[in-house]
Amino acid sequence: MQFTCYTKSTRPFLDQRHGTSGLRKPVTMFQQENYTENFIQCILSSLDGCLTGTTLVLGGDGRYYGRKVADTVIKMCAANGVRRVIVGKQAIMSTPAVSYAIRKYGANGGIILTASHNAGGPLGDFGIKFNIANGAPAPDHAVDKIHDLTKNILEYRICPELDCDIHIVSKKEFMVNSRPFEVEVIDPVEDYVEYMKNIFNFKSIQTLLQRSNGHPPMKFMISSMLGVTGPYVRRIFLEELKASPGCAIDIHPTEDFGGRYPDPNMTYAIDLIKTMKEKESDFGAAFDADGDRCMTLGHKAYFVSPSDTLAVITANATYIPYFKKNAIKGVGRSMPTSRAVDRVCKKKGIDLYEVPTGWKYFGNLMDAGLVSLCGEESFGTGSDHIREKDGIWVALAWMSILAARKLTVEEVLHRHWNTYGRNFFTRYDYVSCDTASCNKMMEDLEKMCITGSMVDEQFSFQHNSCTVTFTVAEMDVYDYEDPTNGTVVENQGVCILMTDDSRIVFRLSRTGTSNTTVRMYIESYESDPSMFDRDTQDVLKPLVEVALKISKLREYIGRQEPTLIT
Ligand code: VG1
Ligand code: CO
Repeated sequence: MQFTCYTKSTRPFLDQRHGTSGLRKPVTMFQQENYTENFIQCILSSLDGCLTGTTLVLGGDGRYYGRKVADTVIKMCAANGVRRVIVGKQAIMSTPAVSYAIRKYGANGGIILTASHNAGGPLGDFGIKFNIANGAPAPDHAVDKIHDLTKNILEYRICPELDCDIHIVSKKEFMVNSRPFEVEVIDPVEDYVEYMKNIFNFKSIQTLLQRSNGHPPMKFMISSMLGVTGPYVRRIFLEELKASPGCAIDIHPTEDFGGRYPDPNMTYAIDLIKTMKEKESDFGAAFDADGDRCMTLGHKAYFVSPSDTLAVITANATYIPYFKKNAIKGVGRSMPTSRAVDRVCKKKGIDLYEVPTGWKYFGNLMDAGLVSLCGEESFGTGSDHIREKDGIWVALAWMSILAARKLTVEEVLHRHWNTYGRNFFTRYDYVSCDTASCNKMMEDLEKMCITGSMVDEQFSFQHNSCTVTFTVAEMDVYDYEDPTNGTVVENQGVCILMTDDSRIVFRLSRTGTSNTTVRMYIESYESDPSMFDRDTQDVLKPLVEVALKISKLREYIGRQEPTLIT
């Protein structure tokens, strides 16, 4: 059947700029006439204007409005001359699986319908992520190009009559303006699972989950938080690794994530934490909506800092078959991520790269063979097996280490700290604050960096009946130069370094959809083993006070307490 394309006129929306990862807005914004179409057209137009012969991958986290937009994407790809769209059944495919599919099928890029950890549902957020041909999130130059196009768009192309059923795995051929156009609906899990089997030793993980010879199986509990990883968890952990169905909760992708934030942390993953405590589980994992983040927990929901996860995986990489075959070339971490991994790299002679927040900065480094393992403090960790952070991969990496070393999560961490010392780390989020006040606070912090007015300044507090004193050693605005191409990104946060190597970082979030969110990152180092089990919040309390004093955050934004502590 022949389909006709139409060119429709539109007017630009001036707010269509990618944030840290993709464009995120309330669903109601995306529902405005032409809003979604404009952005999709600009993504397609950014692909050098020549789409003939191109293949695009389409996935999503199953959130509200995703099916509708998937349909629009297909209709617009057809009208724009794309040759083939590979789409996950029901428009479901996790962010890491899309990254893998782009690479496996040699696609020219991928579109992921997700606002990741943001809330879903009709009153929640929707989002569109765009990944380029290497499978990585669009880098700044691609994002800028799309943004420029959104400011000038006057028309878009669509093939409105082309209805394509994406509910079953199938291959469909259409003729559009006398050109062939194909939609291949794939099982979103299949390829990814096969790949994971190559990366990890499933047999050894299975042994961990079903130990015999007097060893009880490791009790674990996984939550997909009603996001996209449900089908992946079912297939990998329940079918392949033969864990009992009771080990997985919230594995049915739901459009509004049950009204909760699909954000794996100690506040929002409460069901997992509660169940792990009740069942005295030894290992736990929770994933965000689009499956690129993983929170890892030990016995009875013992919290593992994601910064430690990166350090532990780096130190234990040889227990993972993938790294046995491909030795670690280097490690990357986002700037606010704790420097626990730096200590591992230093000891092992591995190069360490620091990049701004956002996975897009790791892609180039991986392509250039500079890094093979990367992580962010926000629960994202991954390797060069793809070009995205990968939640399921993190859970399997941890399980591989536990299986090989025959230790518990807590034992692995303690042995790690005994070797390298412990970096205590916390993040305070002040969500949806007045934008002008946040900007003013950041401007003042930046001024302090330029003038150096805070250097040598001392702050003393009484803490647990001792006096603790901090002295400011350095204060800098973080700018980054990509070592592969010299591209510079400025103003990526303010770092305050103390003479004892403690560190405070301030930056503004770029994934929120209302007002402004301030993130305050606090880190200190401890080498005395008798102190390793202290409570993180108690350890970092004085440093938090220093951060609040220097920034005058309470005065500027009028919040006495953070919205969320991680
Ligand atoms: C946050 C995290 C960042 C992460 C980004 C996307 O960004 O801090 O580390 O890469 O979300 O994650 P921001 O600008 O709000 O701090 V995902 O899983 O939402 O794609
Ligand atoms: Co995510």
